[in-house]
Amino acid sequence: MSHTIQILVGVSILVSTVVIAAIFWWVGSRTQPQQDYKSVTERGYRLRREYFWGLLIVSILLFGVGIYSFPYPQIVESRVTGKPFVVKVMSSQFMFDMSETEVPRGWVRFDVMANDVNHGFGIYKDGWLIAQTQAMPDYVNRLYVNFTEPGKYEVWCLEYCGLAHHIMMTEFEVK
Ligand SMILES: [Cu+2]
Repeated sequence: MSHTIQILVGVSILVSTVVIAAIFWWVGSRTQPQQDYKSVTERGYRLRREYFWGLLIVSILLFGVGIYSFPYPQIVESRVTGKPFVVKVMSSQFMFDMSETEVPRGWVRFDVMANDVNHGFGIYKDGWLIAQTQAMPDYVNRLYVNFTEPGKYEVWCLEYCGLAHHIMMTEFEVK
């Protein structure tokens, strides 16, 4: 699986390199004798203005539509149906202590905390990251996940937290 992704990444880099080289060649091949400065700047400034306003409008529209998909707890909370199953997670160098190791399907709320330094709390299913939040001292970060697929899930620390960071993991099961 990871092999396929690496080949895909390699091919995309190769293709984009060729495309960028072609654009450079195209621009280079179209060079002309020097023109009157004013005729160039007028067109350039107009394009820049149109580009700015176009980009601004597109960004505002995308933000307005996209904000409802942002993973902020206040936004996700409004979509949660029923009472979520709550799991308390304490992170410390270099382990996770979870109040539950089996959770039901449906909405689960992880209350993620840390008692020493910053850690990451990343949930993986079959090697794919499906949700993540930070684990921070003195804060409780709520992470809502709607589990539809039963099976084993892995949790890995996603924030470098010390020498044994790379082995900081735990598992839980969705029933
Ligand atoms: Cu870590």
